[in-house]
Amino acid sequence: MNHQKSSELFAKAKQIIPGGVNSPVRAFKSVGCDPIFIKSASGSKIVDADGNSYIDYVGSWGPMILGHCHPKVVEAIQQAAKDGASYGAPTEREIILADMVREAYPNIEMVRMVSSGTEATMSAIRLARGYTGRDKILKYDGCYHGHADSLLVKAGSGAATFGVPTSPGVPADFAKYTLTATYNDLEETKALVAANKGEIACIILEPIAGNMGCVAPRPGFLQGLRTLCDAEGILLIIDEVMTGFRVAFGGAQERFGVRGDLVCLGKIIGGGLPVGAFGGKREIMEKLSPVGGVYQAGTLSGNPLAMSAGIATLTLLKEKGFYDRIEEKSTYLCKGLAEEAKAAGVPTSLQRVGGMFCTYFQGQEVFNFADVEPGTQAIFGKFFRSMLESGVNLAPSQYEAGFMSIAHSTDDLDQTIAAAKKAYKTL
Ligand code: HOZ
Repeated sequence: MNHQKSSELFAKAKQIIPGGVNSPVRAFKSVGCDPIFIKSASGSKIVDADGNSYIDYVGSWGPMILGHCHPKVVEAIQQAAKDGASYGAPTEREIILADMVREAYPNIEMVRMVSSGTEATMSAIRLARGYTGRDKILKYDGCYHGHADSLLVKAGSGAATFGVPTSPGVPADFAKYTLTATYNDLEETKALVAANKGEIACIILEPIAGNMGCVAPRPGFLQGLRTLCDAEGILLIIDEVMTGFRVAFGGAQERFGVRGDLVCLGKIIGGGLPVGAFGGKREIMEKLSPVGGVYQAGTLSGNPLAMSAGIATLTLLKEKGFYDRIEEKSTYLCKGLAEEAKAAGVPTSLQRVGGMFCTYFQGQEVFNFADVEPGTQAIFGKFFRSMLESGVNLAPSQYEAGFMSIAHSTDDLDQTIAAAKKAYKTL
């Protein structure tokens, strides 16, 4: 494949944008090649600046569950743009989307729209602190909740990919309020809570960890956290930015039957436009300004284009059987990938929940961040490069999940499995 134009653009971009990218992982640094620059996308495919087409499992890191450029979503955005791109004033569209969110998540009695997942988690944490009057928070090693100071401690995603899980620039004095625990280890969390009794405002987690690959919660883990939080007056914040409307219409909370006090959303609810949201019990949400004193604001919050894209997307997700079809496609793909790996004698752990999945290049299943064997990044890099050359676009890091869309055809999935068969031979 010829990547000349992408390489030229990358060289240019590096002169004016740090690392040539506006979000670190997309620089492809950990997979040992230059990034492809994207020109267009449609359905399950993206096309790069050189005209190469790829079956896409990044899906803008999760939002594109309908595939790229779904006509109904495009039409909704076009119509909204004609009405005005932004007003900085309330609109009916915000109420419609808020209602749709509330319908899917019964524990969300009130919701506030923001412009990114980072804003959602950072605001939810401020609210939890304001509501409980406590300063400490507890998060999990390898979970990523955006790039706010208190959350860039032992973080996943790019922070893990580049080996800097705790970012410079986060004051130690600030980080000391962030306690970290091992994902899926309820007993360790209980011990930490006991050691900090009465001081923890919230426990925040990804109900399925998608920023250290794809790690499902062990049976009883989420339920145990719910019970613990109730007993200790701690708010449980379920970060469904990635899993919301992804693993079920009602997200991981519907799938696992555990409800958070506060919920963070993003990605799919914006249909590909910049959006985030956080919501929860009325009693907590009404501590937010202007009803209460906890301040949170945003010029582009509830942006009409983003709201319209979100409404169009969620409307389509309600179609009967939508999530069954996503599940079938994902099962088919992961089964095929696992079988080919076995046939090639490559040890892998294929991990999947609903339409999100990842391949770890090790025989042992991953339950937490420390389970990922050192050295697998390099093997993943080789696999990634071979897949890209065969026309398959995966997330460029071992620590990221892949995303299925409804637009992926059986032919796409078969081509992906065939590409993997070829790639395994290079490892
Ligand atoms: N934090 C995102 C992955 N979990 C990466 C976003 C991006 O590079 O666009």
